[in-house]
Amino acid sequence: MKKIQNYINGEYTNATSEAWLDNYNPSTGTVYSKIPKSASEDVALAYKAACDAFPSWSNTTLEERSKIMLRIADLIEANLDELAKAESLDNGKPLSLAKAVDIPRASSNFRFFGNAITQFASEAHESVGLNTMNFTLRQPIGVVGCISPWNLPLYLFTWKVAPAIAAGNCVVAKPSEVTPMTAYLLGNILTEAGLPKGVLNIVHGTGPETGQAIVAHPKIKAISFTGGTATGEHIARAAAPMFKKLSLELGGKNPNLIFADCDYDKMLAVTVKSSFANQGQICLCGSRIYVEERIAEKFKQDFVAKVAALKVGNPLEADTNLGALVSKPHLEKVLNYINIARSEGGNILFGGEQVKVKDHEDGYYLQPTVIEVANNQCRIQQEEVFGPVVTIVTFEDEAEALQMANDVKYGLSATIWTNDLNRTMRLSKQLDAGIVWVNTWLNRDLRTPFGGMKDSGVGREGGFEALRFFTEPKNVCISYAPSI
Ligand code: TXE
Repeated sequence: MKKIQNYINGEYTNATSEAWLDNYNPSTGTVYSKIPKSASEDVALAYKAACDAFPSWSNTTLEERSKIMLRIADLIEANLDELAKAESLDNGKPLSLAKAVDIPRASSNFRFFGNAITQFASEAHESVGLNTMNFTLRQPIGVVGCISPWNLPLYLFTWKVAPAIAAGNCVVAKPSEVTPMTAYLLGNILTEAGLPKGVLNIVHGTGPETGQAIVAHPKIKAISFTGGTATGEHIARAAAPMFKKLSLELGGKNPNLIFADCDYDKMLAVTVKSSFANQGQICLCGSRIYVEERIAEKFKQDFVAKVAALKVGNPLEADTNLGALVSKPHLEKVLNYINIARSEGGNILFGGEQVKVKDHEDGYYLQPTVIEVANNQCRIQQEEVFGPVVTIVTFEDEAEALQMANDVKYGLSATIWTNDLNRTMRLSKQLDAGIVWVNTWLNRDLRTPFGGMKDSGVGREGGFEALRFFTEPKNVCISYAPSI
């Protein structure tokens, strides 16, 4: 059986303990590879390699760093087919999605930050009349930790490690133990691209063991994490006494506000995607639909008809719209939420049941599920499900829509469908969300800030925000004699 290995100091190695975890193919429900069960001694080895590499890497010219990162981007692109297939098998997502989105974006992450670092500048402040000049050095932090989740495995892993190394840091990184395969395959690409040994070290294992060891390591001074809100809270508690810099991208329960004056057909097509792309396992999915009463009946009918036409099936088949959920425990969690919704009086307009896919009977498949809900306070409206489940609630006017949209603990993203410019501005300013999309969804320019408010996280990634996170600003103040 295939054995995934750690990538430390440019070499593939087993965990020191030689212990292994099972890795499942969610589309068949079978174990298909083994993952090293790394512990604190493996994190210590990765830290040492990173620490040794830091003096040289942080002094490597921007041009050279950029060149290596662009080579990594090219190699990801050149290996698109292999990586996309690996991602699909590991995660359960449709191969078509991995090919169109996940792997191209992983390549773009390296290309974007490889270019961005050459344009990254710092400020200078002349204190006129005081004869002092201030300038800000933006120095790499040293060794940083990156911990990523399973929903967009290589996409989010590279979203963190690319800015970290672009800024001159060395990295100890851990992909999710649920989807470790593409981060493992990246090791070969890093070597081929000529990334110096120790700059990026990839350690596999569970969150509570390997992830915790990264967070607890006293010399790893910054942690960039994407994952569940409860894990983020745990990491924040562990990191706070050591004053670590933290970037936390956590859960969402994003509202999708549909007004009667919107471009209906475009809204309908995009709302199907924003509800069910990647089996609803994207922190940005619009899991709470609020629709204006005037068009609610028509919308429900049209939406359910479109959802009913989606094909749940083998992720490798070209016409599959929804593949498998990522794991058995996750499938059970989502099914449990559907039952909670039922018991709370939710009206299932479509779905709600597991799907048996031919020749893949043990895979973790679930129908896309649409639930009409009367009460904004019930659990299905308030808690992150992170699966192919969307709720519909109607509203009378803008004020009511805004009130319900903001009435959750999360604040990651929001979508507004309207052709009223004044409403667009009013709502954009008042919605509790780090990202607002108007008449679109998941449209990303990598220069823009990305992150959430409230329990959706702390800090922003993307563009220069990420480079600022991964650098320490140091002000230098020089006093000079104005005359000789
Ligand atoms: O994520 P975890 P889980 C949400 C979603 C999902 C829930 C739980 O609602 O159902 O979170 O998912 C590592 N110290 N999101 O349990 O555990 C872990 O190994 C350090 C939203 O799978 O947060 C993995 O690498 N690290 C999210 C990463 O954290 C720890 C995407 C994320 O796993 C750790 C995924 C610890 N103590 C889930 N415990 C999004 N915002 O996109 C775990 N990890």
